[in-house]
Amino acid sequence: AAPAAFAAADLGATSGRVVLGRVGPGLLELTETARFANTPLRLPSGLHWNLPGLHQGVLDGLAEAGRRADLASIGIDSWAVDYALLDADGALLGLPHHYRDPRTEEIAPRLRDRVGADVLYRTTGLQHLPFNTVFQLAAEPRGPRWDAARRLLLVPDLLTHWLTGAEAAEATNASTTGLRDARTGQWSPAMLAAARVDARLLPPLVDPGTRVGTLLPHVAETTGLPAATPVTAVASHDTASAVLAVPAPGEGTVAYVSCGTWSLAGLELEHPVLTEDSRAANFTNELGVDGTTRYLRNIMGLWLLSESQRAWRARGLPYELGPLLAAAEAAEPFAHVIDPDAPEFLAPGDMPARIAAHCARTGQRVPRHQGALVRTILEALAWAHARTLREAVRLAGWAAPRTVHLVGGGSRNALLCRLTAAATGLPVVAGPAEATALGNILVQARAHGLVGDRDEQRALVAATQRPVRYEPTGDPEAWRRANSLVALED
Ligand code: LFR
Repeated sequence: AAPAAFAAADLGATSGRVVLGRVGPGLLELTETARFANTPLRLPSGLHWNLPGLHQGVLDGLAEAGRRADLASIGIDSWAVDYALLDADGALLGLPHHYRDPRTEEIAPRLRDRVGADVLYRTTGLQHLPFNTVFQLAAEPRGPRWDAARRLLLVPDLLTHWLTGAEAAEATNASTTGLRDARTGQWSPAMLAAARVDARLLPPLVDPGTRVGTLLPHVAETTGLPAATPVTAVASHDTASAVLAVPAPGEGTVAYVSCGTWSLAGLELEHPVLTEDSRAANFTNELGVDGTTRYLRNIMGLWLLSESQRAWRARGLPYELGPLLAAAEAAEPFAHVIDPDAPEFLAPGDMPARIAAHCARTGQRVPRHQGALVRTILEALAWAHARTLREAVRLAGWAAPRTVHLVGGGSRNALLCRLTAAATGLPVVAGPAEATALGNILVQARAHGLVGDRDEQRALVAATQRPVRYEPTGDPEAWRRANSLVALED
């Protein structure tokens, strides 16, 4: 088939981008047409996403993509879990909450205990995270706003709706809500009842690759794109897109860390693991393309670093990544040990102070300079990557992987890649950094017959992108020793 052009809008927790992807035989090439900050908004009602602003950024990027190429289709992906409510006229009922808003703190464990952690896990296959959609919905105040709600759309589905008018729930993202039955692949009446949600709020589920609509006349007019431009449901959960673009053709069970605001570390499996051990270890079974399972655990990720940078910047301290990483490189190894997944790190705030308090509380010295603090974060993430992958392999009953694929923005962080190789004792194949946007484009290209199955998609990534390989160095035992020094409160 002749090469074609696709646009991907990919929204991350700190920035959004639109890329133009050109795909053909041996061709997979991205050009960014827009990049915009995603700054959460603190309002009296809590922490929110500025979705109209993000929609504007998407429109600008699509317009630019359309000036450069004839688009065969458009696809949207974003972080998971969060949703908007619409009224009977399709109007937005308030800005969607941010998953870091603390309003679910009490209701999440209460609902889990009431329904039964085992029942929840057997039904949905999901790890317990306080912000799973099911808990956010249980926390929604029942009042006029709730009474007016006629539709619930997850973030990428809402942006797709604003482009096309169509209403659909893309399945990979729906699998993160805690409302989808992992066994039937349908919305779960039992989970909807548990969260007191009327099933009519939810649109029908669609699989990645489904053409959901074409542009509304006013969208065509604002962007200058033809109204007939199709919009495709991609693997709209960003992590599903990122894992699709791991350059691992023919590797069998793929071990990955999708590393950005979060580190999502785990395996791609053909079937979910729903054992009691797996539940107790809080591993999740999210849906991937072709019905695959993303068997993984969320690790707090580079959020710890970006929040530290934000705090330093506010105080007029150095906050640029380059010098901070150089200082971390020079800092003493294993000087401090933190549990990156401690609950106090979830909400926005003064991260350096919280990390210092965490060290003090666990009977350690407090990091005394920025380099020491950054090194502490990166070592904690590398060790969490190693420990999580090891556990995933054990719980899923697989042989140890031969390499770890580290994709996403974090793959540009050479120190983190090296530390991850050292902690796992495995080679780290780092990149592509834009795995999510690539996965988005690949689903569209497959739907248009330009590339074949998953293996072919990954072969195309491997042939066109240039991952960097980090060999393990040092003694992995040193990591075990350092990390057994303090008792982490898991
Ligand atoms: C990563 C991600 C994770 C999800 C978290 C919250 O961007 O999508 O997979 O657990 O954000 O939605």
